[in-house]
Amino acid sequence: MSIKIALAGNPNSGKTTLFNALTGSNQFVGNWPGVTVEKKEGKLKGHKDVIIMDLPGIYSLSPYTLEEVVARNYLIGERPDAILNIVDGTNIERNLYLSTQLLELGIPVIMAVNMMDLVEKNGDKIHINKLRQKLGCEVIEISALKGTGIREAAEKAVALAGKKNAEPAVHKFAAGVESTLDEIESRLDDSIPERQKRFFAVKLLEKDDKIQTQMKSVPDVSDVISRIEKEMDDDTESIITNERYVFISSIIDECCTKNRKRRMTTS
Ligand code: BGO
Repeated sequence: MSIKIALAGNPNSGKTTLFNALTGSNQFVGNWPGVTVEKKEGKLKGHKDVIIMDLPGIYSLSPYTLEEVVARNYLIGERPDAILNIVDGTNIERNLYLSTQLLELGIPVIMAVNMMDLVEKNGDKIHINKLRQKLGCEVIEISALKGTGIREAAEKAVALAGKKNAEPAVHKFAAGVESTLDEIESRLDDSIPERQKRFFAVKLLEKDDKIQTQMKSVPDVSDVISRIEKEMDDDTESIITNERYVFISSIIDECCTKNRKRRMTTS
């Protein structure tokens, strides 16, 4: 049986460059079923049993664009063995928004921080070990353009794929949000595997209607939603978005150092 690794990232993060470098001419191009969104897959060079599935470039796993729906239906429905999340290191704050969602899927994730040639040229620093700790996943620095680190990233993804199940997400939201998620999770039945419960609980809390098509039975959580919206005086979609940004800014504070000279000249 072949191993499937999904390549996920924002548009312009270097996904195409990395995909081409990893697969060479071993590519098959088509469309995702029923939509005119390009589907590309290829065999990882040197591994005839490893398929790299190139997902559409997306900023989020929300249901607002066709690309987002295609990507998340694949991740939930097909469950690749691992996700290789490519992140633009020069734009890490924005890129991490998607990463925080990928880490909730219960699929092993390896993060490849790309454009490291530019990060270094700019004199900026990304503290990879700290990033690893904060995210609870493997992180590798790469330059897809120059080809540095990409072999290591691919080999790590293959090794992680063998593990099948991801460690639970390390990051926790604010206590009130966590207890609400626990309550929603307890209402999900056994048709949803334990490791995917957090993802579905977050989506139900966000009132994401499209997720219901991916579920065999959908619990009523309207009472929980009204309660937290009242308590926090905000709608649940904004509450979750805000929680993600709080987490991301703590990552940026602890893991990234901007070149002071450049910061002074550009601000
Ligand atoms: C152009 N380092 C550097 N410096 N650039 C990179 C790296 C890297 O590690 N990885 C990718 N790029 P895509 P998506 C371009 O096309 O793979 C560059 O959307 C240009 N084109 O070369 O397309 C890559 O698939 C003219 O840049 O990303 C590409 O995720 C001038 O990042 C861009 C300058 O990569 C996006 C750049 C006509």
